[in-house]
Order: sequence, then structure tokens, then C-alpha cells
Amino acid sequence: TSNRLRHVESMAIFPSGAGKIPALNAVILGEALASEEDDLVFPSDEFSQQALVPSPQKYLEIYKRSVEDPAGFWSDIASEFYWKKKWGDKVYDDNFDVRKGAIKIEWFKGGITNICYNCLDRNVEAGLGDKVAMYWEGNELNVDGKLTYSELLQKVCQLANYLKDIGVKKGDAVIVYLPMLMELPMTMLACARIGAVHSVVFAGFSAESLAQRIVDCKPKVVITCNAVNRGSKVIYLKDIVDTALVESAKNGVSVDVCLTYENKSAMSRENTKWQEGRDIWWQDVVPNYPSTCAVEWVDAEDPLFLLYTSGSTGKPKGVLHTTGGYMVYTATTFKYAFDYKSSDIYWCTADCGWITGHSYVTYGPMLNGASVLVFEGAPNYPDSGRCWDIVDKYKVTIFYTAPTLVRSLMRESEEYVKKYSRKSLRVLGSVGEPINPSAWRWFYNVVGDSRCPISDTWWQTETGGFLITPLPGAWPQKPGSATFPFFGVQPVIVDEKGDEIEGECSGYLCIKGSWPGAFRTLYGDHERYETTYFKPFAGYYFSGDGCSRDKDGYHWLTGRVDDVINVSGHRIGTAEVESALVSHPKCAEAAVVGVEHEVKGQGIYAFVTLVEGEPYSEELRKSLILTVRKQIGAFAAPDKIHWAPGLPKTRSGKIMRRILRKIAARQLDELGDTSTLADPSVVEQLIALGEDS
Ligand code: 6R9
Repeated sequence: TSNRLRHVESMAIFPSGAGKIPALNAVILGEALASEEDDLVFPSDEFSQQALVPSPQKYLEIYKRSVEDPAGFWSDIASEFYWKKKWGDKVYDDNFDVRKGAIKIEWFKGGITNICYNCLDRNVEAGLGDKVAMYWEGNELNVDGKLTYSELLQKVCQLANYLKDIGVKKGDAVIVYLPMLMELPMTMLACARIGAVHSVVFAGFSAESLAQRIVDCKPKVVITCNAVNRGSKVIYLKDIVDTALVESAKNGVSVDVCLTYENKSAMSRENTKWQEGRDIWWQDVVPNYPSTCAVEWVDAEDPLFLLYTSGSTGKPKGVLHTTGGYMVYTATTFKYAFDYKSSDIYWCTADCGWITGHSYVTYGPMLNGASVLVFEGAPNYPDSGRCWDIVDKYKVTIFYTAPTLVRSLMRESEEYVKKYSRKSLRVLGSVGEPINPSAWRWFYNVVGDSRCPISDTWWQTETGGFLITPLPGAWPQKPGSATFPFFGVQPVIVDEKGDEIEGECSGYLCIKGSWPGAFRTLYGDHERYETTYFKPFAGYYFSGDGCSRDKDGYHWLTGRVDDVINVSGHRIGTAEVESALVSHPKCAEAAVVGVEHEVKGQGIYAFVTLVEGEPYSEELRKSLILTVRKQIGAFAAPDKIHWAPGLPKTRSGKIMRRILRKIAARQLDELGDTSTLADPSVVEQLIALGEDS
């Protein structure tokens, strides 16, 4: 309790005038917090005292400067990195308002740097050459590896030299379809070193999804491996790539080189299908190249990577990030949100196929010279204690994961956790979807032994790095709240009309003004970038998320408000699933909604209308699901198919998803007004049929 008092008192000493920054007003008043103290979880004195940001005052002081003088704030931080040439007169230049012209975001323009150099060479030169950059834990117990910063630099240089040799140049796209081997971050860094633009495709995506991305960005080379072990399964990645390359060639994009890593523990090269001339074994070429490679110096605004993500239409969006701002932003957010210390062993369970793996497996941590653990396997293999076994084995201090994993482990016996010491842990993290308070408490109490603050980081592929996140030593936490904005970030909550709402409220979450890590465009489609993100609420970046702010100023994310669903932290556009379903010859129409799911957060619930005369059958249900797995990937397979003789539509033909969501959730007394439907009897039919019927 002394600890609790210390915090409440420290908040009370803020001059009330310091709360000019919206959303911070309530928090600075000690009384406001004290009244809800049952919901507050305080960092220990011991933790706060050693923390980079030890108190709310300190946070507020830094935050104030960051929003009052963004140029000064971010250029001070940027100066800690290596720049071949410093940026021009303007630290940043942006237009966030469509009414004033094209949307533009630039940070450190004219500055010349290289993010790979800053991740590796700079750390080696600072004396971290022998420090472990990556620990690698294989799928099977006792299969592991590691690389120091010097070793990683050498391997990155060899690959970079190879890529240059086959003609990959600055600005060229490289598609990477690899599992969580050390070669994945290595490949990203090698591309960055030569100024090539990597586009990592999550290795759970199907051949068709991969082909779609290849056709969109036309890479010089695709980098993959023959197969990978995941849990008790073997996944044959090279076969998927082969199919994708045939498919993309049909669409006019042929790829000359498929560099394939031989992942011996999963599959030997003898068994791998091979296309002479196109396919090259990594191990046959890369090690023969020199282990030093001159850096390609790039402008801060030159592209670093493309990452495809789901939106509310069927076509994935190529989110484009550039170099300088992204570098400064991921490094800084990593450092503060996890209270990073050089002695930390950091483990993020995300795959590099998603943004979390870009910003917080590869770039953010390595820019800080951290030791990063990369895990190839599945968290419940060979049993549900695997994560804690790994934590003990490597003495992991920062463990960053997703609510879906927490919930799935929470269902198993606590013995799987208690069996391991976990005493090395000091900070926990959560990302991907809102973490429900009960999962938060289990994570906090059981995994962290009520000792480790949880950084519930809210952000997106588009934002590059954390926008709303606790700073673990500073804030008392409320289970399930992402708390407060990171430095330089100005979140606002707007109503339907786009007017900012103050105080306790809920609405649409937008951001005012740019931050260095923001995406700069959608590849090849700046218009869609403006339409999707900047037009809904003119003057702001619109996140697509709903959010409420409580009386203490804490932010509570409430999920997507667009047609995107979040399944196990994976973003899936309902339109993508629908278009996969209707490609099935027996499907006439489909409408997909999200429905609450105990482990995955949201499950996929599909209403399907079959072509005239086609009878429902179990076989057909399976075949529809298989179609989605083949077109998108297993993670997008519908959990439920609800046969629908008709779909509820307005007279103008628009599907009323609101009603479908209620039917899926079995909230039949909340259907609302159905009188505007073209045929209200459709609803009765749907209810009568029920799911899977
Ligand atoms: C980083 C990442 C972004 C969407 C985002 C939101 C949800 C992510 C969250 C969260 C509540 C958190 N989301 N983190 N919701 N609390 N801590 O996940 O990127 O795959 O682009 O997804 O995920 O709905 O809009 P991405």
C-alpha cells in the first residue's frame, strides 16, 4: 500500500494547468485515480525506481515536450543513430488534411542513413560484437542456435553480396516466404543493407495469396526454404512457392530466382522438387560470398519494406514504410515500452510475417543492441509448458505475446506454468487485439507472479510502432486498458461527424499529426491510402478502431469498426473471405461476420447462399472451408457456416451485417429494426435454420 500511496500522491502534485493536453486531464488528478483504485495495478517501487520513466510526472514532462516540439524531440533522438549525412532544414513535413491537398508524411528527409548499418555495424563498433544478437530455439526440444552481432553482420553481408550479384538493386522488391529461422531477420537486414525493399509474406498464407503479392510487387527474387516443422506437422513451403510462381507467371509476373534455404531438420534437399535454372540452394551460394559488404546509403524517405495487410475490400493493401522515421520510431518505442536494459533477453512470439515481427523482433530490438530470441515452433508443442521452458532456458526477461496465446494457455492446467521458475521475467507485453481483463489478470498473476508490469501495446501495421502503450514503470495499470499515448502521439476520439470529443467518452479512434513511424502510402495506390485513412474524418488519421476513454484518461480499445475481423490477432477482411467463398462453384453468395470466440478473440462466421437447387451437405461445408484455406490460408478458415436461403438486404441491395452479427451471436432480441429490409422474412428463415444446419 505504501507503493500505491506513493503513486497517488505523486499524481496529486501535478499543477492542474499541466493538463492542457487532451486525454491527460483526468489522469493528473490523484483523486480521480484513487477513486478507482480497486482497478489499478501498480508497478512495484523496485521496478519504478530502476525504470527509464519512473513516474507519471516524468512521463508527462517528456510527453509535453514531444507534442509541443516534435521536431526538437525527435531530432534529439534521431541524432543517437548513425547518419551519413544529416537531414535538411525540416525535421518533418506533413499534410494530414485531405482538404489542403495530397496527404504527405516525411521525416528526416535529406538525411542519409541505412537501418541495417544502425542495427549491426553500429553495435559492433560500439563493442557489442560478441553479444548475442539472436538466440534461436527450434521446434524440437534441444535444437537451437545463436549468432553474435559480429556473426550476424557477416552472414547478412554474405547474403547482401549474393543478392547484389544476381542483380538486386536499390528499390527492387524481394519477396520473403520463410518461417521463424534466423535466416528470416537476416534476410530482412540483408535487403535493407542494399536498399532493396523486402516484402515478407507470412508463411501461413496460401499459394494464391502469395501469388497475389508477387504479382503486385514484382520481385526480382523470392526467398524461401524447403520445409519447416511446426508442432507435430511438417509444412512444405517450397511446394507452396512453386504453385505461387506458376500462378503469378500466368498473371504476367515471372520471377527469375527462387533462393531456397535447405532446412535439413524438416526435409532433405533430395526430396525437394526443383526447377533447374530458377531454384538455387542458399547453402550452395551464400556462404561463398565475402563477409563484408559496403552499405547502400539511402535517404530517410527511401522505402524500407512493404507489408500486405487486410482491409475492408478484397484486395490486400501494400503498406509502405520508409527508412529514417521508422528506424527512430521502432527503436524508441521498443526502448521505453519495455523499459529495455542492455542485460535483457527479449522474446517476442510474433512471426516476422506480421508487422510485430518487423518492428519488434527485428528492427526495434536490434537497433537497441538487444539479444532477441527467435522461436521456430508452436507454443503448445510438445506441451503447453513450452513457453515457460524456453523462458527458463534462456532466462528471458521481456516476454511479448498476443492475448490469443494467453487465453489458450489459460485453459490448460496452471501446472504447466508453475512447473517452471520464470523468475527471470520482468516485463510482459501484449499485442494484436484487446486483452480481456481476465486474460490480463491470469497473465499478470500466474505467468508474471504479480511482479511484472504488462505493456498492452496498441498499434497497427500502418503505424509502424506503438501508439498507445503503458510505460511499465510509470503508470498504474488497469487490466485491459492500453493506457496512454506514446511520446509524440496525439490520439483523439471523434464522433460520427468527425468532431473531437473530450473527457469520458467513446467513439472512433483517430490520430492528429504525424509520428515518425507512420506508413507513407499504400504501394501503387496513394488514392486508396487517402480514401481509407484520411477521408473518413478529415484532418485526422483514422485507425479503423473504436475506443473509449474513461474518466481518468485511460484508453480502452474496443475493436475494429470496419469490415475487418481480428482472429487470433490476425487481421482478416470479411470481403477477402467472402470472395474466396463465392469463388466456389456451388456458392451463390456469402456474407462473413466476426463472432466472439473464447480463444481466438473473434471467430469467422459465414452465411452462405448456395446456387439454386444445391442441397446443403457436410461435404459441401468442408469443401467451402477448404476453398478459403487454399485461397487465403488456414488461419482464415471459417469456424461456422450458416446456410442461408437468402441474406438480409436493404432495398438498395446492401447486406445488413448488423443483423447478421446479431444472428451469429444469438442475440436474437437485439436484431433492431428489420422493417427496412427488402424481405424481412429472410431473418426468420435464418434464425430457424441456425448454424451449421
Ligand atoms: C500490431 C498489430 C491492427 C489491429 C488494430 C486493432 C488490433 C492491435 C491491440 C489491438 C487492442 C491492442 N490491435 N493491438 N487492439 N489492443 N493492444 O496487431 O497490427 O495486424 O495491423 O492489426 O489490431 O484492432 O487496428 P495489425
